[in-house]
Amino acid sequence: MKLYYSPGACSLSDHIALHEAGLSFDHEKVDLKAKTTQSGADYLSINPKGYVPALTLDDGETLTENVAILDWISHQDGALKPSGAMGHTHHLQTLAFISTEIHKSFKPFFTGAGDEDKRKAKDMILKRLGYLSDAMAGDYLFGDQVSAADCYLFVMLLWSQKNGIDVPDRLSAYRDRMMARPAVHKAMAHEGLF
Ligand SMILES: N[C@@H](CCC(=O)N[C@@H](CS)C(=O)NCC(=O)O)C(=O)O
Repeated sequence: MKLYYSPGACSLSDHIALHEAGLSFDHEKVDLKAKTTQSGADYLSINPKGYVPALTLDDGETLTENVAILDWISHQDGALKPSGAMGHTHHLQTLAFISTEIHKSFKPFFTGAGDEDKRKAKDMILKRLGYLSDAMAGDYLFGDQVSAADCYLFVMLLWSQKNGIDVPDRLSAYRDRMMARPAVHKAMAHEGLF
């Protein structure tokens, strides 16, 4: 299995989740501008969508879309999603919220948009992060066990920090708690983020 990633991008969430799940995997950095991988392969031949993450499974299938990849990882280790009959659905609901309502709201920060667009995006991001903060069931989103959705939320909090978006204290404490996890440390160190 191989994860295609770009340092600090949303693929960091998959990188962390793979370690949290205790899976063994390879990783290869992608140059998102050139659309080539570190070993010189044409990334578009691996993921024609041209973005990260992509996860090539042992049977050769390549998964794309962060929600699907994190969902797949959470199924490899049942502990990475909430338990119970509705656990999978609640996890998917949160992954979709982070992807479509938070991740995508960062666009103005990555596209060199003007201050007004960034201000509007910041307000929206804070509102949506606030919702997750209020809904948090314990130390992590669903209680005392980390989930794949936590790995995604953590990356959103790193992006917030990088872009000067001051999150509520509860979320900065949560970010520090995530940061202390060995899986997070391992993935961030590998991506050269320290
Ligand atoms: N819909 C995709 C979007 C992934 C995405 O936004 N990837 C960014 C990094 S966080 C990227 O690779 N951007 C470069 C590009 O689109 O060329 C998903 O959810 O996986």
